[in-house]
Amino acid sequence: MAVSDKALFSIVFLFTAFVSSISASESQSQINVWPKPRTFSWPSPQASLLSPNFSITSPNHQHLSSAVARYLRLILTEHHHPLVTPTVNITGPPLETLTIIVSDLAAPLHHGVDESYTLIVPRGGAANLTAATVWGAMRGLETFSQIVWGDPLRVATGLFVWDSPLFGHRGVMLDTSRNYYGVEDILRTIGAMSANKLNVFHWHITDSHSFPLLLPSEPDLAGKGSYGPQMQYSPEDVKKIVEFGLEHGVRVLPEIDSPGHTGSWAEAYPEIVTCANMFWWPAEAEWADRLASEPGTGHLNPLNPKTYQVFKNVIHDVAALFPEPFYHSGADEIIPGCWKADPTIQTFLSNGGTLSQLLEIFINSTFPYIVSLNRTVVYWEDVLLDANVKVDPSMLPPENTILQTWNNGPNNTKKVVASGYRAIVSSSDFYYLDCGHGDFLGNDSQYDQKAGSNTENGGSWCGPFKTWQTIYNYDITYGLSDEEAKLVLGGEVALWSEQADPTVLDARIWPRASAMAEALWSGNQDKTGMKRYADAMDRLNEWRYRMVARGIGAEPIQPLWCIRNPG
Ligand code: CP6
Repeated sequence: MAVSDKALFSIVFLFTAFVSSISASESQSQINVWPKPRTFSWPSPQASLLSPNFSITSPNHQHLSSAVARYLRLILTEHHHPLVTPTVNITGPPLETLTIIVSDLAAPLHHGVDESYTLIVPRGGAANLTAATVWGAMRGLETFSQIVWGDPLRVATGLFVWDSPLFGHRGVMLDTSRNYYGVEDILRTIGAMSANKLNVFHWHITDSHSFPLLLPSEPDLAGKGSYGPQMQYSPEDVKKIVEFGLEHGVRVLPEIDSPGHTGSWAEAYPEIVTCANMFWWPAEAEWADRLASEPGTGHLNPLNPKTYQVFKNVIHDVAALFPEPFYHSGADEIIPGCWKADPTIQTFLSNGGTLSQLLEIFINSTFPYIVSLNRTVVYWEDVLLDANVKVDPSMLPPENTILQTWNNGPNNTKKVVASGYRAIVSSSDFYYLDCGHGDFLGNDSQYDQKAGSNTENGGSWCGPFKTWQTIYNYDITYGLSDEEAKLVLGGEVALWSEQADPTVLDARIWPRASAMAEALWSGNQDKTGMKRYADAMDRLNEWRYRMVARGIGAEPIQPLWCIRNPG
């Protein structure tokens, strides 16, 4: 279709969308796209058959072309059967082509890249997908794949979608240290993320329990600190994961947690880690000393020059392996008793030094190096907000620093952005996925009496299981001014793996991460400002079946009975 026709076509559609939003706002619910697009108009639901020769044409681009091939295969083979079949007339000739137009082929997959797209499927004729970047085109391809269904294949026609995310950072964090996940598990997770229009895989690669990342400059860290040769990620594995991310529009953001959570480093370098061989916290240890099922969490010793030699080799290699401009350096959960277990630190403290000064020494000796590698450094909020051990904010310039919040619901996000920092929100009361249904509920005294230490219990203290509704309803900019809200880059759900491994991976993440995906893409409210989770229930249930059909073991949120007995 000529450009002028297309423009006219868009205007007509925008107009009918406007009219239908007054008269028949329900009509669009007959076809489910998850996450719900910002603007989706299908004013009089109709469909065409999808031609058996259906093809997608796109500009030539290393990653987009691979996405196009993948989506074409998916679209032609999926034959999704909606739980509630759209009642539509099949009209017009079969749809033969989808043409993709991208204005800027060079835009890299970085935070804030334009992910908007416009999808127009006219009644009869050819469909068009227009996007500013290849990453927006990938989002549009996903939407297109979800408006095709049935056998023979049908495609919704007379449809106009304009779409763009509310938040640029929409992530899933996976901890691969407490338990190991194979490369295939990670790839499957990244694939599922892109189906949900999530765009950041935050890879919490190392922690106290194991160091699975094989680094050329420091091979002993994984050689001795991993669970074994079969439980390591080689440089080739990482390249495969990063490349797979690019083909799916998903950034791979590495985290090497430090200076805390480094017990596993002690297998190779016992001299740079404090308290790593303390396998049991004494009974009188403070509650805060028993975190994450890990007596012996291990902390890098900021006073040992060898610490920085190893650290810099690690960062150098990680920066070479991961092109992502954000680098996550952890800095969560400094446990006073762990540093205090070391004699050199005891001397430092008895000469008037403080634990916060120790952390400042560590940050001052590492942060500038990470920045020199052209990275923006992400830390957990603790580095500035911890009650006992924190650094002076002047050491962390907001231009180069992002803080990931996890405590105190919206309050800590407010503190972070009010101080001028950008925030990534992972409030544990809403976005932590790690609790199984049988977890201890987190009453301290009851815990102490019945379960003994964290280690005996074998699990982390993690509070109640978060339902998809809890996640869907959370407003990550709650209580912020408009100016403050601009500093919230987005959010991440987090899967800590003390009690998770590949056997439960898919069901722990999906479809709950889908709930966040929609809230951060197009919001959790309807046009009148009402929370729309009642409407989301049936759509999420439907989307969950579609994910299962695509090979993702998402857990059920409804019995089948509800489909046969709607409302
Ligand atoms: N490991 C690391 C963890 C946790 C954090 N960091 C954690 C803390 C509390 C809960 C769940 C997980 N297991 N490295 C906190 C950022 Cl409830």
